[in-house]
Amino acid sequence: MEYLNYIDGKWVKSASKEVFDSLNPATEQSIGKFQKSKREDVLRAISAANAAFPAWRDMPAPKRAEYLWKIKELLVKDKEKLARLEVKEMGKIISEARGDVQEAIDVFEYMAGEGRRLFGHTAKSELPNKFAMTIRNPVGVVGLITPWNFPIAIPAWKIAPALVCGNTIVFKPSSDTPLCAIALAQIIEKAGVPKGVFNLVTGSGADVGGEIIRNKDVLGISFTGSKTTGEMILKTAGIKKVGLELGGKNAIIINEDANLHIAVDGVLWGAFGTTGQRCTATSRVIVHEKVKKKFESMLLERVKKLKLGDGMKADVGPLINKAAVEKSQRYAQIGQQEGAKLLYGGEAKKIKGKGFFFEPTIFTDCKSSMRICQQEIFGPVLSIISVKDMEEAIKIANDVEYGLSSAIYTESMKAAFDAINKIESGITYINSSTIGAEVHLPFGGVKGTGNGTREAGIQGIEEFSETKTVYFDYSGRLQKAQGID
Ligand code: UN1
Repeated sequence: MEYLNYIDGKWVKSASKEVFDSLNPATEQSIGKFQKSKREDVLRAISAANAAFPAWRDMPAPKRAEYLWKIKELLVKDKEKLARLEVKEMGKIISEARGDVQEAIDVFEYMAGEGRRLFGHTAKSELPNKFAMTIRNPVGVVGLITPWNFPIAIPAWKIAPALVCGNTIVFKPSSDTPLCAIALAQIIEKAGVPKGVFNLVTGSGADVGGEIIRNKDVLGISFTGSKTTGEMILKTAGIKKVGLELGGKNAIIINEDANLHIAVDGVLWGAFGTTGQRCTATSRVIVHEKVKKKFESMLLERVKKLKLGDGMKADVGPLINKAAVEKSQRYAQIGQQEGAKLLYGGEAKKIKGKGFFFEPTIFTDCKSSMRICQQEIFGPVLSIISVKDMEEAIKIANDVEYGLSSAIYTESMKAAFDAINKIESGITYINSSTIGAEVHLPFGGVKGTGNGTREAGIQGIEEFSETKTVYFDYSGRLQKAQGID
């Protein structure tokens, strides 16, 4: 079946008339054909978003929020259907796919509440009979460019705050998961969001993303994806308002006093949940040397039981595509070449001759300088590094270019607070894994992970609003600030 772009409230073909396929990563079968859009299609979407902007901006925010609430209700209704679609198109296992849709439900619910807040603040003027305050205005037309690993939740993290703040949208989803994006767009359409407010254009990063980034009528960009693309966006977008959520090389620290049972649970979930394809995935374990052996044997016993296969019936699903398998394979080789010890896995797999599977893979006796401990693999490859104390652990946790998530397993309050205060990351978990952020708290990272923006939570609306400072002088004469007569 051929799927279309959604522009100005209509489902339309791209000007190029060309299409591309989206594959089920477990079976390698096509699940549909999608528009290979070009610059012309993006221009149409931007012009629709521009035309729709004034009315959407002028609509009272609580009224806009009603659309978000409606979208939330429709997501609840279609949760199972959408989750199954995610399994088919993205490959994640069904329980996690349900979680992905739930995250979208949560964020629409939370951001609908913002319709009755969108707080500014007031401050006292230094002059009499003068009032001062800030209000939030929308940015304008915003471009949303999203990855495939949370094909419904991540678009929702951006669409919900963008809409409630009064922006209009041009959305370019990943070409690996266009059908999930279309399913979300159908819900937005069904919720009655006015035409032109939300537009979806599928196609390549170069043609579709490139135009969104360059176009002078697009005033804000929100991007989740790789650091290389993020840097390119910053350079090209210039002085637009840009929000970036980039990579991670997240570590779990295990102290000598840790409860190893929950630590092993956390490592398995963080490293092999979503087949390691989360920016928040655990890709390093930094373990106290005194408990290393015990931890490794407990981990090995558990990892052997993980069943690889189609997301409807497995513990670990496929990787997103062939290139992802090749990447994990390459790092499995690099790890061995650099002298790390392969404890488990390391091989690509097929099931009934098909699928982009890769075994959960564990390296130990790693050094922080190894490429497997430095570079984002975005696959089920975990590196274990042992340390003599927590000071060294934190130093190694920080010895990477990224800073998204982190975790420590310990019973010591001092070790926990040292981790909270000293690990360079946007998120730190105590006695929990590096994944599983909740939507009412800010999400984002430091260093190479981003440019300072946070998504979700109260800070999630910063990215999609501009602060206006208002001075209201009711003195009836010219008053000059700074004491000027
Ligand atoms: C991502 O991988 O880009 O915290 C997002 C988590 C999820 C979101 C991950 N709630 O793991």
